[in-house]
Amino acid sequence: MINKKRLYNRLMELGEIGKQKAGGITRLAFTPEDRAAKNLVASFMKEAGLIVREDAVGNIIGRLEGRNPEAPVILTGSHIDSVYSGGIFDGALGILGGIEVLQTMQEQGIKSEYPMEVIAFNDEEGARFSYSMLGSRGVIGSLKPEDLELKDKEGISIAAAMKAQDLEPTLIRCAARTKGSIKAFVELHIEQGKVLETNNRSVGIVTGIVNELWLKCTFKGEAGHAGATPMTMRHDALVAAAEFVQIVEREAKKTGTAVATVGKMSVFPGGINIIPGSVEFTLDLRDINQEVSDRVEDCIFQEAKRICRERSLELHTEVLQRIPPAPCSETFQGAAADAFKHLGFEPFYLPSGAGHDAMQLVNICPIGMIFVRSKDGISHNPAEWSSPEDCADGANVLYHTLLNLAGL
Ligand code: HGY
Ligand code: MN
Ligand code: MN
Repeated sequence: MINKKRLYNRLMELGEIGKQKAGGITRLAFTPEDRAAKNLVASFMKEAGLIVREDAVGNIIGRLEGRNPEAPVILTGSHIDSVYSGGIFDGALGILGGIEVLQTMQEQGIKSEYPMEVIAFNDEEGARFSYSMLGSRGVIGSLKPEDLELKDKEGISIAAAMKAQDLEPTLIRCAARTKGSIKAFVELHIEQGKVLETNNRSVGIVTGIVNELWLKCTFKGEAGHAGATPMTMRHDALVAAAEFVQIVEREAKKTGTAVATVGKMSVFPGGINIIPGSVEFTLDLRDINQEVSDRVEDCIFQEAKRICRERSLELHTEVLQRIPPAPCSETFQGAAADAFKHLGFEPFYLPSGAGHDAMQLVNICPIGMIFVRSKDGISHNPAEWSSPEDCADGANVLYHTLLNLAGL
């Protein structure tokens, strides 16, 4: 069994980095808080007796050699960054649970045929640059130099932010792993929803991860005088956006499974006595079934065309990312189910509504995810919380799942 106290103490210690006065943590990619968190995680990896390195895109990796150093790696881990005012378990549990598993293997004198690695992925959330899973895209080799030109709200590019952490943007390809070099990637993560709690379960086996479509949209109308312009002569971009947001909610709700969120919106020029000339906003659309997501997307943008016709406006749309759904492998699900039974848990299966680095890794290796119960299903919120017992259940399931995958 893993060391429950050590795991939870490390979670609490890591959770201090990036703490905000108003509550929660903000630990954005390539910031001093991000670097401090990476240094702490590297120290835990060293305590666990792992060989520690930072790759070319800023992921921190701890490695436990196996009997055959040429064998493909069994990889676990999650992301080190957070959203603005986020919780301390999102990402952290997967990294620290992975370190705990490898440290326990060391302490039990268990040696696998396969090298085992735990990774702290860089910038999964995409909170700073609105482009997510930077570290895991680097590991699968899909990161392109032009991606690094994306800028944050201060106008700092990803490339410049990398350089500030002594990372060389032109070397990102060095982080890429080849297909076949990883036997499986298994991520321990909080559920961030209420399914486990509603079913009175501490842990669950993830069957697959929803798709993730992120768009930046701009309604372009005409700024005008709020007093002198009759209501019938306006091209008000904010009213158009408001009508569109209602349609987004209506069409997602209709499916019963899709979820859609307009999370950011800016109004220009943004004066109390100026009719909004343009409105820029983001759309996050997801479903476990790609066809359903595509249908919602088609429908809402048909409606957007009608809005533009009726109000003489334009709509410009930029795709920030379009990631397909990711299935968890049958081999993983079987190994996890055996781990559940070994621990006296009845296997419980659920999909992931949240996106994860595993969605990238699925392009080069089989993936799996193990969920831990989130109190009240809350996440991306300072109130995000999982109990020491549930975190230990998750890490123990991860431990036995990885041993099963390693044939031990
Ligand atoms: O957006 C997500 O689903 C994840 O938390 N990055
Ligand atoms: Mn998150
Ligand atoms: Mn996460």
